[in-house]
Amino acid sequence: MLSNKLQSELNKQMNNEFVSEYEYLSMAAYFHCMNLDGIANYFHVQTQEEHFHAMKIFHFIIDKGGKVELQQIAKPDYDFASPIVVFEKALEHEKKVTRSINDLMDEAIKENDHAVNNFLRWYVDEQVEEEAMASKSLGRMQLIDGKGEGLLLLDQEFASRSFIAPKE
Ligand code: OFO
Repeated sequence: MLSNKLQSELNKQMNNEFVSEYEYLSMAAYFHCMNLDGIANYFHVQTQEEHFHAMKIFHFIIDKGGKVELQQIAKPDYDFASPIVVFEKALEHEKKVTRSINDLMDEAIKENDHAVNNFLRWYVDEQVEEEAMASKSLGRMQLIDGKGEGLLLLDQEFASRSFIAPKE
């Protein structure tokens, strides 16, 4: 059984992942409006990843005999100042998610809950990748100053990104 505290924190983390999905969807829309469908695709793939992250927690709570409690999702940003700002926000967001995973892991360790601890290790590793990807993409966007032909090249490159469901 999950403690009340861990159940509530896992539900919060599931919500964080759905929030991520929604925020990235809004970023995808921003790039579609700029006719940069390749960069929009980058964010669509990100939304699929976040949905996967959320549903993995959903099923874990159920498997542990806990109660899934869906929460509200706030309206995401949509009026971004520039393409660079979008990627800055994406990196900022991933750093925030990493902090919340770490807090959740601290609680699992404190409660000596090995199952939750083990489950969360996947997320600890995943966040290293998520931050690296966000940071690299931001760096490349900054290199081209978020405009011009460089932006079109990045658009072409990001068009080929696809979602590969991670191993459970
Ligand atoms: Fe779920 O990793 Fe991004 O937010």
